[in-house]
Amino acid sequence: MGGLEYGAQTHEPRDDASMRSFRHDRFGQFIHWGLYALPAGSWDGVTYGFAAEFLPQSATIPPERWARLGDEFTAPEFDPMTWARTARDLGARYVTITTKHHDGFCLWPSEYTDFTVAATPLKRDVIGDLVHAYTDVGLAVHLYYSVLDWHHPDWRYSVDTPADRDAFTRYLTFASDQLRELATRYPAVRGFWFDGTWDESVKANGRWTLETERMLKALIPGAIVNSRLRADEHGTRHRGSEGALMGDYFSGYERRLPEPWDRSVTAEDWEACMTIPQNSWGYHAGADVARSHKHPLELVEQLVHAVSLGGNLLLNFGPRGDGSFPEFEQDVVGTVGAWLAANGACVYGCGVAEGWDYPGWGFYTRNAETGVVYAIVTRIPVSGAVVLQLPEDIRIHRLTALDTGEAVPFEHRGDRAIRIGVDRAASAPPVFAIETRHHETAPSAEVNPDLADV
Ligand code: EAT
Repeated sequence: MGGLEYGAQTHEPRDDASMRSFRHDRFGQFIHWGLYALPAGSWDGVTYGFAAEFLPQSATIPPERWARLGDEFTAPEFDPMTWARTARDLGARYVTITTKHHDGFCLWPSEYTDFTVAATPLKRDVIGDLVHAYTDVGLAVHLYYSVLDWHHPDWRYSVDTPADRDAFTRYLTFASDQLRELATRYPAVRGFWFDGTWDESVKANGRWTLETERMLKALIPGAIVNSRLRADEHGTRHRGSEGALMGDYFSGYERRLPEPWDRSVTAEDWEACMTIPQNSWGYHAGADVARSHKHPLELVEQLVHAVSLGGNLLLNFGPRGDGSFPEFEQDVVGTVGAWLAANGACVYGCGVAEGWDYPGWGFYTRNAETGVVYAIVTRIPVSGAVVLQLPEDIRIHRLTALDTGEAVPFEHRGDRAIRIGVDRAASAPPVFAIETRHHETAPSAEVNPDLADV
C-alpha cells in the first residue's frame, strides 16, 4: 500500500450496489443555488464577466454586506417538485446540490451557524425539501459541500502560525459538525461532493479528509465520496503519493473532459462536471456570459464522450434567485431530454467499448450486460457516410437505428470494416445499435518477422 496512513484505503474500484448504481446512472444534474443567484454577476451597476458565484471576490464585497442579500432571498418561484421534474425530464439519474458554496451560505437550517436559509424570508429547509422531491421521482441525491469558506472567521488559506493552527482546527471541527448534521438529517442521500479543498490549510490536514470520508460512510453505509475531498499526509490530492485513487471516483475534470482516445482513464471510476456557459456555475444574467452558452447538442456530445470512456457527466444548472430555471436551461432540458428519451440505451448502464477504437466521427459505447455496442455519430462527415472499424474476429449480427429500432443497411469493406450511410440533415446525433457475434478464425501460423523479437 506504499505505507501511506491517510492515502487510498483500497486499490480496486468499489463494486457494491450504491457504486454500481452511480456508475450505471452516467448522467447527473449539478445544482448551484445560493445568494449569488440574486445579483447574478452584477454589483452596483457593474457586470463582472467572471463566474457569478465569485462575485464577492470580483466586486470585493465585504462578507457582512454579502450576508444582507439573505433579506432578499424570498424565492417565490421555488418549487421542489418542479425542480425534480426538470431533472427527470432532462434524463438525469441523480442530482448533486450545493448545500454550502464558498460564500458560506447554507441552504439548510444548520445549528452551527446563523448564516443559513432559516434567517431569510424563504425560511424553508431547501435541502430537505429537495432531497424529498428528487427521491420521490426516483433520482439519487448527492450533497455538495465547499470546505473553503469566505464567511467563517476561522477559515485559513494556510496555517503558518500557532494562532492560525488553532483557528483552522476550530474550522475543521465546524465543518465536521456540519457534515455530520447533513448525513444525520438526510440519510437518504447517496453521496457527498467536496469542493474548495485545494488550499495549503486543507492539504496539511490529510488526516481530516480521511476521517471525514470514514465518518460519512459510517453514518450512511454505501455513501459515495469524490476524490476532491482527499489529501494524503504529504498533501497530495485526489490520488495518494503512491498513485492510487482516494475517495470513490476521480472528480478532477472540471469544465473539461479527458481526450477521447485516452483509454487509460477507464481504469478508474470518474465524473466530469460541466457548465453550460463558458464559466459560471451560479446563475449569471450578463449578456457576454449568455453568448458563451453551449448548444444543447454539444452537451449531448459531451455526455456520450464521457460514457465512451467509462465516466459520468454532471451537467450544471444555476436556477435564478427567484427559484425558476432560466430559458436556456429549459432548452437544454428539452433537447437533451428528448434525445435521451429516444437514445438513452447508449448512455445508461454503458461504458467503454473495448476493442472499438475512437472514430473521428463520434463515439462508441457498450452495454456491459447485453454486449450491444452503440455508434453515436456526433460529427456527420460531409461524405454522408461513416466507416466503422471492427475489432478482430467480430462480425455484425444485427444493425439497427436506436431510436426507431429499424434495421439499417450497411456495406462490408473487407473483414474489418463496414460503411453506413448517415442522413446529413439529421437534427440530432444518430445512434446505431450493433449486435455482434464472434467469428472464429483459424490461428495464423505466420508471425510477423518485424514483431517476433519485441
Ligand atoms: O465555483 C466552482 C464550482 O462550484 C465548481 C464545481 N468548483 C468551484 C470552483 N472554485 C474555484 C476556485 C478556483 C479555481 C476554480 C474553481 N472552481
